[in-house]
Amino acid sequence: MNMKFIHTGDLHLDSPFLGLTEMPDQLWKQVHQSTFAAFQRIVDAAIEQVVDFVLIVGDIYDRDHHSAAAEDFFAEQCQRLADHHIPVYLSYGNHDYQPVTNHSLLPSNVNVFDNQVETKFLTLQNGQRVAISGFSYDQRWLDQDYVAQYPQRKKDIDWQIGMLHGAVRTGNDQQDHYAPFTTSELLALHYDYWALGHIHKHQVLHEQPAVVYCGNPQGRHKNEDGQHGYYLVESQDDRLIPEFRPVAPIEWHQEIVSINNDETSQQLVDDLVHQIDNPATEDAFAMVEIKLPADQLSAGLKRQVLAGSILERLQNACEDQQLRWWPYQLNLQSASTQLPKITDLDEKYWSESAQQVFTSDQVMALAGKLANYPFIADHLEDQQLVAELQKSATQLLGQGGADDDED
Ligand SMILES: [Mn+2]
Repeated sequence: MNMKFIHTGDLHLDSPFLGLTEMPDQLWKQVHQSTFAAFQRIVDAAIEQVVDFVLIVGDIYDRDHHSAAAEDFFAEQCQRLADHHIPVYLSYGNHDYQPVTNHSLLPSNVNVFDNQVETKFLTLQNGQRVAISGFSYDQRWLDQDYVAQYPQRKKDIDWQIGMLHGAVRTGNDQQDHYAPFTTSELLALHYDYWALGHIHKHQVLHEQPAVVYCGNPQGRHKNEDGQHGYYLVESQDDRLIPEFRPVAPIEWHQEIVSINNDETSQQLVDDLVHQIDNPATEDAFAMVEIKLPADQLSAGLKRQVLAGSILERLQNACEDQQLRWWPYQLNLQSASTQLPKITDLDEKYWSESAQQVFTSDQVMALAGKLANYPFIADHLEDQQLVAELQKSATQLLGQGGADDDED
């Protein structure tokens, strides 16, 4: 019988989804519940797949929104796993750091890792022995080398797994705050699988033995776009094979559309409904940011886009037709420019693209409805303002990078 387990983490239960514009109550409820629903789907899958155990690698809660509702929900879901005799191995991360004590309020199937690296053992139904090594954060930043604390692979066991909530070492002391490691350091310990947490985009850092970031099961904003889910890991001969499974009930998407000679606002809305269709995975609802090429729109339509009336009509159409996606933003885009995603930014790219991005046209488009007032429009066209905006944005983004806090 093969060993089978689930690798998840970064649940960020009860994320507040701040900054979203108005939407129908029912949809807002669905968005607000999505971090809970995503984890519930993972627990459903664990039970359905009859997995041997579940790994949760840190950040169960969002630091600033650690609610009683989230705690109760998490305990209930762990209890569901307990009812099916599925053990949970859990470590806390930089968002839910805490001193680990023996007085956990969680059900007894939940094994919480200590604040120093320790190894827990379990024996599977087929008699195989598994060792799992990991630790929990007791403070927000951990600058030390935690990998040095992990033991070499044990000799008398069948599988050894490492759990690590952390970030790849950059070599810059100002940034290496999350138990920094290198992939080769991990490989040198000869484990069969490394279950990583902290980075919210799911990715495989090394194929075999697998070193894997599970990502968060539910993206929290537009920079955490596309599919989010968990890894189902199964043994095959002497290897552990991870397979990504999407579960996020809400998916963030960005759609760049083309305009087909639309003359009236109704034509434009119909056109958008047709072109966008539903970009999300089956069982997911898409939150869509739409980018319209400014140079393909008539002056009249452009004005209506900036005034917000096209978005309003489009939202009404989506609601009337009960479509499985919701346009939360509609932005104009000049042909030659596209804002880089913050997560992909590097400094050189930023300074190059900033030259193109910070133009009066773009600033006008971002200002939206405000640009309808002539006195504001005049101010926005001022080149000095554009330069100031570029400077503040660079500072803001730079700060965001150093302080991270997004993961
Ligand atoms: Mn996280």
